[in-house]
Amino acid sequence: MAHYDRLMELLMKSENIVALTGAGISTSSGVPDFRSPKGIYADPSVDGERVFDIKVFEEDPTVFGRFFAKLYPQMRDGAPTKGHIMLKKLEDMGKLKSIVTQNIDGLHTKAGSSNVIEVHGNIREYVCINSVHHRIPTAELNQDSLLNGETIICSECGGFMKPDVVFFGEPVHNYEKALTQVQSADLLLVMGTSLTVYPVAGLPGYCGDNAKVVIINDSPTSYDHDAELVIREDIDEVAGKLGLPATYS
Ligand code: CNA
Repeated sequence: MAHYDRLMELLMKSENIVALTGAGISTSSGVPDFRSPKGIYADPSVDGERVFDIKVFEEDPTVFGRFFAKLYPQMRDGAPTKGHIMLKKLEDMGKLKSIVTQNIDGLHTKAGSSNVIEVHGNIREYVCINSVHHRIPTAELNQDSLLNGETIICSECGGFMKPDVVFFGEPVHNYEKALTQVQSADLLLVMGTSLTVYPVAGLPGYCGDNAKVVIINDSPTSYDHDAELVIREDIDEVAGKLGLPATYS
């Protein structure tokens, strides 16, 4: 259990923790990740690269619509996991300053975390491919249409609409803000990401000289060799075993 003691020691010593999270922090809520054995890429009926390709979407939005019909209710109805709650507690303790997340499911916000930088966007709104100003809250759309994989048409210009998430071929959101947070951190807590999708995968490399990087992920990541501590375990188990000061409820 030495690594739990070390993790707790690092958390307690640090005053400017930034979390960098990925799909693995949400899997226990029922939302699959990309690259685990049970992830989206393992489903032979899904061409993971194509469904999130902006060019494919522009040519045939039904490819994404059919795929998202299954993922959408999992994300919409998912509850925050122990991992999300652990980060909210660290924020309440004044230790965690922000979360940079690749996730689009909105679960950090559902958990109550306040400074969440969603670099790949989120599913809370749909946006038109013709104009970023043509947008509508996802909750206001016909839910049956979404669950049936129907294409959402913009009421302002007739263009195709998609959730406000970053597809392959599109620029990430708020990258500069995310980079500034990472550079200012004294501890970067990387959780549930394979660190394969750039530019986010490169962020740990921008930590300051005295900053520590901790990785909690159940399989190897591209930054393990340079991290101060690697805990290759289930995030919920780590969050559960860790516990946090008893003054927290
Ligand atoms: P990924 O490449 O699928 O990596 C996830 C990592 O988490 C893998 O290394 C897994 O081994 C690990 N993992 C899975 N479950 C657990 C667990 N319970 N405990 C510990 N480790 C676990 O996903 P990344 O986030 O690295 O890739 C970035 C993509 C995934 C972004 O573009 C996201 O938008 C996209 N994505 C997001 C969601 C979501 O919002 N929940 C779901 C699926 C994909």
